[in-house]
Amino acid sequence: MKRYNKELLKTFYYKMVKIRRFEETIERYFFDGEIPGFVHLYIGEEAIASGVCASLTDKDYIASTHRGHGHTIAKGADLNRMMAEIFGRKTGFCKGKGGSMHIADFSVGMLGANGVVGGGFNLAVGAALAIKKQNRDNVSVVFFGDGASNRGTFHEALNMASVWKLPVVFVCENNQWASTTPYRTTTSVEDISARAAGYNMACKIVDGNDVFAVYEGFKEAMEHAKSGEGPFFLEAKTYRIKGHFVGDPELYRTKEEVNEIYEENNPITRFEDKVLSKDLMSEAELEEIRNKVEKEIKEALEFAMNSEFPDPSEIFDDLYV
Ligand SMILES: Cc1ncc(C[n+]2csc(CCOP(=O)(O)OP(=O)(O)O)c2C)c(N)n1
Repeated sequence: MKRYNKELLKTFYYKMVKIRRFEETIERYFFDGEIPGFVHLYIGEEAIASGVCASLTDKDYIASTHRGHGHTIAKGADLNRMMAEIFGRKTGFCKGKGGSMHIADFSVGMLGANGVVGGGFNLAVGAALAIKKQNRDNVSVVFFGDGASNRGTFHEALNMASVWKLPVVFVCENNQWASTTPYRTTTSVEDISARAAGYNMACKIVDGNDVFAVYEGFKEAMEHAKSGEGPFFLEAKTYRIKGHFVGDPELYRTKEEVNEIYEENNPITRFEDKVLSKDLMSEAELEEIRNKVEKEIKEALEFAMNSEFPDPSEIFDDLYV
């Protein structure tokens, strides 16, 4: 295995555990009836956002999905304002009026979660066009699911990005499900990255449950995209451990199937096993990070719970009509 510096290892673990604990907390409070709206969890897919965003700065852009908490945390958005938004409070990123699927933080290059499946492609391509026109050494990234790769916006974005050789990386999170549908029943190819060939685009498949593989794959993708050679398609193979949304009865698959896959593919235990067995990190170092995350989650919860709801008179403020 390649040598990684300790700070990077700590960042991988910190981001993955922070996403996991955030999502577990949201799930719990959703079932307690404290959270309005609809919530989709990123549990089990933490290695993708964490492995990708480890190479990005605030001047690089990401466009996210309806399952966007992990991307937003990995890109460095403020946890308190995220929690407050999901709890529908005034101190949230959208003043409590957007909720889980509309969190954006332009100050860290996070262009937004998106309730429209396939809505992020053209935002990321537009941001990449701006980077190119301004001669900046940055990259734009769009995360999307296997299901979104069947939308027209996907094909339009890949074509345009390739024709104009834009610095954009398409990160497909192939978690094998689109709502209740296994992707192979609706998708013409086994590997979604095979579609990159139709747009003359470089591509790679990585194990999306291995943060090291995602990190290495994305570095190659980013260097390619920044060098002027055109966009890159990175497919991260993973699995959706939780239901499509919190509260999904999951009548379309068995618990046994999910548990079996999770046992082998939990990206966090896989990371722990690797760093401990190779003496790259100690149990004490891992624990210190877990404790730091617990503290931050607790603070964010307190911040959200102690914040006010928006006043009904503000309902039409901030709307573009
Ligand atoms: C344009 C559009 N069509 C349908 C939906 C309803 N919908 C929400 S999530 C989803 C499945 C998306 O699957 P995928 O892109 O694989 O992402 P995943 O949920 O697996 O992360 C669908 C069909 C929507 N939000 N937007």
